[in-house]
Amino acid sequence: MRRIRANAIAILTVAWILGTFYYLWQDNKPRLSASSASQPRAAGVKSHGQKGSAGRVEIHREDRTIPLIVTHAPHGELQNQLVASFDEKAYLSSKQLKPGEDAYREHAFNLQESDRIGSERAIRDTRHYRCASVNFDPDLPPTSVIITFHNEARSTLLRTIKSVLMRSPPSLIQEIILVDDFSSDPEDCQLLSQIPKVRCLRNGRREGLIRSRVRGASVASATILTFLDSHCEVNTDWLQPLIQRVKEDHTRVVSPIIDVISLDNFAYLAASADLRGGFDWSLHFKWEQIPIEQKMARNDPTQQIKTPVIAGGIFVMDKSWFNHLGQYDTHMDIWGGENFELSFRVWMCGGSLEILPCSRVGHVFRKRHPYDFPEGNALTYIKNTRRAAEVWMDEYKQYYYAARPSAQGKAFGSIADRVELRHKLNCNSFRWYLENVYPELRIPEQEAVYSLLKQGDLCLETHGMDSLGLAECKGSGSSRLQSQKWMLVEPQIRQQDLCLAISAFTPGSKVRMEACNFKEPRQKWKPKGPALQHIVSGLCLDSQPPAGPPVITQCHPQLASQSWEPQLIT
Ligand code: UD2
Ligand code: MN
Repeated sequence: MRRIRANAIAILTVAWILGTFYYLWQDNKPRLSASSASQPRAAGVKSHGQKGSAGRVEIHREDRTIPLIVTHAPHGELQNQLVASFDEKAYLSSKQLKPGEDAYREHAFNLQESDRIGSERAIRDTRHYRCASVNFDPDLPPTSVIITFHNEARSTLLRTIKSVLMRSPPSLIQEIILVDDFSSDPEDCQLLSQIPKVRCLRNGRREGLIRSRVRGASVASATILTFLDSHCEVNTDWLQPLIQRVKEDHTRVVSPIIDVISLDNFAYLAASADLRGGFDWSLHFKWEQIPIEQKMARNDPTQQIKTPVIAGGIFVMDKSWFNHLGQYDTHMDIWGGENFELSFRVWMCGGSLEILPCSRVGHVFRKRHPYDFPEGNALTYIKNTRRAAEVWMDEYKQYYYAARPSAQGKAFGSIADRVELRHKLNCNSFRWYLENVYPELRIPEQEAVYSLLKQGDLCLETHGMDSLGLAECKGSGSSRLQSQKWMLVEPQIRQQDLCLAISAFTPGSKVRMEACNFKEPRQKWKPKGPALQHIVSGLCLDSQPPAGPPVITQCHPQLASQSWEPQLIT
C-alpha cells in the first residue's frame, strides 16, 4: 500500500515537472524568435507600431515570473557555449600585468585597469532616449564583423568580441573574423578561434591594418561588412540602425557615434551627438561641429548626420559595394590615410557617408601608437596621405603640399591602378566634393588676394618664365591683366603655378619665374615695409637695372627701385 502511494507521488511529481517545462516552452517559443529578430530590445519604452510577435514582447515584459529566461534566452545560450568552449580565465591570466611593470608601456593605455574590469561589464546606454523607440525591419541581413589587430591587449580584444556577441541580436552576427596582423604571440589567434562564431586569420608578415582588412573582407560570408578596432565596446542595439540604413540603400557607408573609453580608468563616456568628421589641408582628421544651419534643421535627434569623412575604424558597408568601389588602396601601409581615401572615393563615386546617432560604440582613443612602423610613423603617414591626395584631390592637392611641405619628394609608389579605378568608376571631381559635400572647408586660394605690384606708375609683369620686368599698368578690364596679376600667399609670390624665384643667393642675382615648389627656399619672400625681402638671402627685390629683369640687392626699403606697392584687383 505504501509502495503504491510512493509510486503515485513519484508519477505525479514527474508529470508536474514535465507539465511545467511544457508550459515554459510554449510560453517562450514566440518570445525567443521575437528577441532574436531585430526589434529594439531596450526595456521600458513602448514601441510604436510594432506588430505580430512584438506584441508578446510587451506582455512578457509585464510577466515577472520568468524574467531572466524571457529577456536573455538567446544570449544565455551563447553564454553557455562560450563558457564550454573557451577558457577565458586561462586566456586572460597568462598575459596579465606583472607587479612593478608599467601599465601603459605596451599598449599606451592602462592595462591594469583593463584587466581588472573583466571581459563583460554593464555600460551606460548613451543614446538619446528616443532611439529606444525606433523600429527596424524584422528581416535585417546578418553581417560579418572584421577586427584586425596587431599586439592588442588580451583583455581589450576579448571585451570587443564579447560585447559584439552579447549586445547584438545573434541572428545579425554571421561571424566575427579576426585578422591577426603578425602579432608576436600567435596563440591569441588560435585561442580566440574557440569562441563561437569567431574565426581568426593570421598574416605571415606585418601588413598593416589596410591590407589586413581587405584580407578579412575577402573571406567574409555575409553580404554586409562591419569593421571594428580591436579595443572597442559596442553599446545597446548598436548594430540594427547601421544595418537598416545600408539595407535601405547599399551605397551608404555608415558609422556609429564613437564614444570614449578612458585610456586611464576605462570609464565609458558619451561622445557629443553634434559632431561629424572633417579635416584640414594637411589631411589631419578632426571632429567638428555640424554646420549651424544643419543643426537648426535637425528636429529629430535619431536622424543620420552626413559626414564629409569618417574616422575610419568603425563602419558598416555593403560587401558588394565595398568590392565595386575598389576595397582599399592596398599600397597603403600600416596605419593612416585610408579613411580619407575611402571617404573621398565613396562620396565622389556615387555613395554617401553618415553617422547614425542611435548607434554607439566605445573606443579607447590613445595618445601614441603602441606599435612600431617599419618605415617610420611620419614617412608612412605621408606615403598614405600622398597617395590619397594624388589620386583623388585633383588640382587641390597643391594645398595638401602647401600644408605638408615635407611630403614633397617622398616616395609613394605607383598610383596607376587607383587612377584607373577612379576613371573606370566615372567618379566626380574633388571640386564637386568640395562644393557638394564639404563646402565648409576653407580653400586657401579663395582667400588669397590678387594684386598688382606697383612701382610708381609701372607694374611688375611677366612674359613666360624668364622675361620679367616693369611695364605700364593695365586696367582691370584689360585682357593683358593676367601677366600683372599676382597672388601673394606667403611665402610665395605666384602667378598660377609659377612663382617668383631668385637664381642665386648673392646680390645682383636675377629674379625669374619657375614652377612653384613649397619647399624651395629660392621662392620664399616676405614684406619688409614697402619692399619684398627674399627670406633666406635677406636681399630685396630691386627693379635695377630698369631695362633688364629685376634682381636682388641689399635691402633699402626707402629706395624707389625696391618699393612694391600692392594694389588690390577687384
Ligand atoms: C583611427 C581609426 C583606425 C584607422 C586609423 C587610420 C577609429 C576608432 N580608429 O585610428 O581604425 O582608421 O584611424 O588609419 O576610427 N592595426 C593592425 N596592424 C597595424 C596597425 C594597426 O592590424 O599594423 C590594428 C590595430 O590593432 C587596431 C586597428 O588596426 O585594431 C586601428 O589601429 P589604432 O587603434 O592604432 O588606430 P586609431 O584608433 O588610432
Ligand atoms: Mn583604435
